[in-house]
Amino acid sequence: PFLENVLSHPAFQQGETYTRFIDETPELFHLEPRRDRATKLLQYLGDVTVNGHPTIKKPQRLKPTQFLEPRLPVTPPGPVPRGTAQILAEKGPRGLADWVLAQKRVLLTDTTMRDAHQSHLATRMRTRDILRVAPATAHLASELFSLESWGGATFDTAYRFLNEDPWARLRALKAAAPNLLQQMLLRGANAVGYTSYPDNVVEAFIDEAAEAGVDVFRIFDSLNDLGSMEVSIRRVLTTGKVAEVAICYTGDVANPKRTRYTLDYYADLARRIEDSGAHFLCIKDMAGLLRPRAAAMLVQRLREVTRLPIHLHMHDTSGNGVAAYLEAIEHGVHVVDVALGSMAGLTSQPSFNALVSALRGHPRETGLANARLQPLANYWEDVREYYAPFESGLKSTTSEVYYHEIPGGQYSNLRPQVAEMGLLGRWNDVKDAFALVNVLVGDIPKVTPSSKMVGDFAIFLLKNDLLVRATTLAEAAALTRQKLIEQAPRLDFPTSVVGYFRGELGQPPNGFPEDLRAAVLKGLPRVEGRPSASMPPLDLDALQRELSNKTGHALTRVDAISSALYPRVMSGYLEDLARYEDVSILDTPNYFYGMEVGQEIWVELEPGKTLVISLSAVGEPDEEGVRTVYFALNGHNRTVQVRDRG
Ligand code: BTN
Ligand code: 3PY
Ligand code: ZN
Repeated sequence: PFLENVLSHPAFQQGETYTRFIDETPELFHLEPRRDRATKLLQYLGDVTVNGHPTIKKPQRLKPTQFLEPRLPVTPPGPVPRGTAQILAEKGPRGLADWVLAQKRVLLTDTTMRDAHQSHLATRMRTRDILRVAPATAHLASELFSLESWGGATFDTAYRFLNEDPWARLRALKAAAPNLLQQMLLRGANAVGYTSYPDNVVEAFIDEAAEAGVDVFRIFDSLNDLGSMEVSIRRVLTTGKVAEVAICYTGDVANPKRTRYTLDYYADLARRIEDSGAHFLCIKDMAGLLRPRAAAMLVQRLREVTRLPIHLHMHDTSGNGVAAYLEAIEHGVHVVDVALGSMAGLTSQPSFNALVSALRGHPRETGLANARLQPLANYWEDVREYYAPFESGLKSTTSEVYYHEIPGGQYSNLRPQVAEMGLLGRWNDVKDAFALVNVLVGDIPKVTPSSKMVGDFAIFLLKNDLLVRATTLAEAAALTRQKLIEQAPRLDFPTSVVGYFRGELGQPPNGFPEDLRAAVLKGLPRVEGRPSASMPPLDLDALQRELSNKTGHALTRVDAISSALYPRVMSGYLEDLARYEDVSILDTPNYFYGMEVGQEIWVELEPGKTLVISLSAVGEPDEEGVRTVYFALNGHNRTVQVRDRG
């Protein structure tokens, strides 16, 4: 209900800025008085038992008792083996890069804890499920280059959908796997958000992330605008952590007809990235467009123009991921991104286990063994069952991705978004529209947030019947552009599209199509140059004080930073926290699906303090629609009142 209040609040709908939103909506911050922790937990369990989790529709709801206990790998005895985190600590970031350059084997990053669940499960993996397997991962996969475990969409979804603090996840994971580099995905001036922020917010975010446990910052800009990444790069350099700067890959360097994104384009970017002070260069292929032959060409060329270690990130939507990796490995790529088998493939990363097998006996074999990785994959296979309602529904690989270029992390969101609007019957049209919009807006790299704009624009074209068909994509785009320009005066373009044309995401590599830009903007002012340059610094200390006053709790600097990034999401999180306290201690089946009558669960509130909770009965709704839910808490009967919203 709080989220609904916020979402329907006129200030929210008009996209008010953060501070005004807080000042003018004090009603959202009248938190319930503190009640004891166990009662609040029962309230949560009662709510979710009666009404389900707010993000899961009724037909998708599962039974909390239907799951097998996940096969938790045995953590080998003895101390945690040395890993790359020790190398960074001893040699510093440049020394780490030199160490990587000197390895003959190809190194691997495991993305299971970040991109894999972002791409398969709408980013819903809970901290509890990640942490349970972290000690075993630290032992069984100690030869990894890094764990990609934070950033991207995991940050806002933790607050927004999971009642979790992402900072707590990071700290706990760092402690549980202290030998492995923790890697995050940072969207440059967009931090972990979908828009540009003031420089001081991005800088404070980086400082706190480094402090809380991020070792490798993979920095990208959705339009490959290095100018927009420079503030982030410089700041990461001051933390002593690793600055890995990404080129977002689009187009096809192996196709001579595609003249915009050529080997020369990428080589020039790579040189400038090296000059910016980066420690590593990343090829970020967010849609999985890098075909095997192109991978060979690109890696070879980049190794000629830069001394930096090269880290390749791909999605396996086409099914060609391992083939592309093998080509890249033959041509000297230093690190590649994989996900454990049960979380790999399709819109996620190529399979860790498959790649390890493919390289058995190869001069650059990985040093990791499938006998040790399989228990990790088994664990994720079991845990994945909890998240079935969030599966993307894509059943097979599709080489159509080379045509529509939808990024893996977006594909799994776009389909449900389209289904939600009742447009799933037109899914093919959505893909066509996505490809066409890319041409319309100037053929750009499509990755958060530029990909969201293209998706919004594509859906807008369909809903308003503006998509014109023709025999070629170029012709269809030209006709659609003409129609759009004619009809623009009566059209209400999506906010993200207007923002893009205003210049809020920065400057696209090939400039804006100025005729369409003028038609969309209808005289709105344009942002010239780097979007954050025109933003005054945000007073984070004042924000921290203000939030603490409003909630009556001593909030921290990281809370203030999160609030600066996502004012409304953060206030929803804090409101829920006041109502339920920390529900991240619940097992995932109970967190999402509540309890069944007769079920007994054990919940550890803190070390040594365990609650035994059983659900005795759920009463019928009274005239107000309120049900009484009957529990036993450590043997004593307790009831909570829950409004049935069904
Ligand atoms: C082989 O050794 O058989 C294949 C050549 C691989 C060379 C690797 S690539 C990573 C590392 N960095 C270098 O510059 N050389 C090695
Ligand atoms: C993100 O920004 O979250 C991405 O995964 C982009 O690929
Ligand atoms: Zn990705």
